[in-house]
Amino acid sequence: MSHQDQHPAPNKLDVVVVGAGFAGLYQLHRLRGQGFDVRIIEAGDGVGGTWYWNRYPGARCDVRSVDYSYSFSPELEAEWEWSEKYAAQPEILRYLEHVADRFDLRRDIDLGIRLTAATFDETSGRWMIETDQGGRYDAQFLIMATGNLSSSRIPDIPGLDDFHGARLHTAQWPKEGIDLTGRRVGVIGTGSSGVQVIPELAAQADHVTVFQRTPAFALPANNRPLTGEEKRQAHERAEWRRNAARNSSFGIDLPAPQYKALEVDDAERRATYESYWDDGAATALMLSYRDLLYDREANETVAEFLRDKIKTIVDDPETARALTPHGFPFGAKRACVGTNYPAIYNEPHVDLVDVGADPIDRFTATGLRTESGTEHPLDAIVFATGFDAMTGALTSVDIRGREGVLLRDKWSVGPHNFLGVSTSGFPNMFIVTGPGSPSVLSNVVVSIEQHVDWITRCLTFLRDHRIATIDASAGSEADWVRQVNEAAARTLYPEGNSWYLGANVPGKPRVFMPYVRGLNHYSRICDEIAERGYDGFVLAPRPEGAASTKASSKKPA
Ligand code: NA7
Repeated sequence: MSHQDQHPAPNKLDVVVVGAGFAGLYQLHRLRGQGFDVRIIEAGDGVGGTWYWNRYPGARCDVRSVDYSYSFSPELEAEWEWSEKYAAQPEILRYLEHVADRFDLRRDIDLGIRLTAATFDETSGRWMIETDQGGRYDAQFLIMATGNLSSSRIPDIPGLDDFHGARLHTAQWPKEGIDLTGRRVGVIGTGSSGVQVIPELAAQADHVTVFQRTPAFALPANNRPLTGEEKRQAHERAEWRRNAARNSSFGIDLPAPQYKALEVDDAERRATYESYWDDGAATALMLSYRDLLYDREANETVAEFLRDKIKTIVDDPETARALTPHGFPFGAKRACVGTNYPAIYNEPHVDLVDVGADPIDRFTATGLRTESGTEHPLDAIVFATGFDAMTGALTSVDIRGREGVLLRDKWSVGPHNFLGVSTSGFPNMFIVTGPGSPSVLSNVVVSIEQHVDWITRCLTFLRDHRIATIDASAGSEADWVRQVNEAAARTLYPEGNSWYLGANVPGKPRVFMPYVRGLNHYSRICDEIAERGYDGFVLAPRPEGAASTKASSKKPA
């Protein structure tokens, strides 16, 4: 083998997009439409991102299917029909596969390739991208469409290697599935994934032991097939609904709350909460009164309503007490939406272990032991323990910006960013729905479309104006971080030990990461910045006589 064979020339492109989920697929489609040479690299063996990986039984979106889908193509909208109110993972994955085929995206996607390093080269103004398969890419722009909940976490519990049983994580569920019939299954974690998977595991397993550290606020999904009339309306009203979603704070067409919770009487409040409970609509419940996310006393009214529900559902008072969330406001940790939860604890073969009171000590060969010395025999353990959210996918690879600075080091004090789409010192790199943007506090598909459209407009502007590099200025970044923090501090969000805050990862800086002032407000800021010629960014022109990149010479097809 020649030296050249060992180091084949990098694939030279205008743009490399990392990730083939909702964000990456749409980004490829948009940039291709503008004549850029783009490739996606994707670690999975298929497209779908979150919906490729999270195949655990019961995995389902908690945003209505007709809203949790792309709006950019009326044709796509017209031809796709959702079967249920909340779509399950296989249906969402089929949808994304359909999108990849329908827009002929697959020919520009490299599957089964994981990004390992990306280095900005100051001289060329380009990114050198390395992968675990040895292939390299050389691109003017790097777009991280890596998702907010993609870097899954298994907590560091002593003795895990001693455990002889099967180990599973909800976000790395085997493609071929796993039959847990007749087995004793342990589940660690009662967030959204735990709440969804526990009843499904209980339907198969001989025994289920749930290890709960913090009880979650959970609503019943009351999922059901969409009626013919609902499907017809979804199509007929699509354009109106999509516009309303784009102009809303959460990316969902919801009525704006008129009153504060404490301004109405108990009966009226209760009726409101009951209607959202019956509808399984956690976000709508959180937004039902103007002050629920701002005033602790107002929030207590909805928190107490949800706590009472547990008492009516769970037979054993001790279990009901252990399942009751306290000490943090409703909404400060993401509310869960499930089916048959917490009713599943009425089944004799489902046990709850309160590891908040009796913490996990270690795994043994045959199960899990808590600090009181109690042994829980298990044949399999399911980690529903979540993610290194919002930053994990970005800090777990070696991304080096100007002067060789590692993003991981820059962000060791918190994810400093400008608009959640860029970070100073990492020119020509964009993050789709990154920390500092509304992202996870919105219907993320709407946020993705907003970011992708903005990035596409920006790259087109740079090409048309012969700009070689764009970088957030240090001043605009500092100002944005201040705004994001101040906005969060006015709400109750920081009062929960949530993944929004990085609180679930030991040692992670505690910074409230999403932008809380709403998608509509945020989009206006982004648009104004673009209209002012990317105010807050430093733009460097291409030196005269420098070779044109493909991006700079091509025009839309
Ligand atoms: P989450 O919401 O982060 O939930 C993880 C759960 O795992 C949560 O109950 C944690 O308890 C628990 N956990 C994590 N580490 C431990 C240890 N060491 N011991 C015991 N329990 C632990 O992740 P999900 O996958 O459920 O959902 C993530 C998002 O995906 C969700 O919000 C939706 O947006 C979709 P804790 O609360 O930290 O005490």
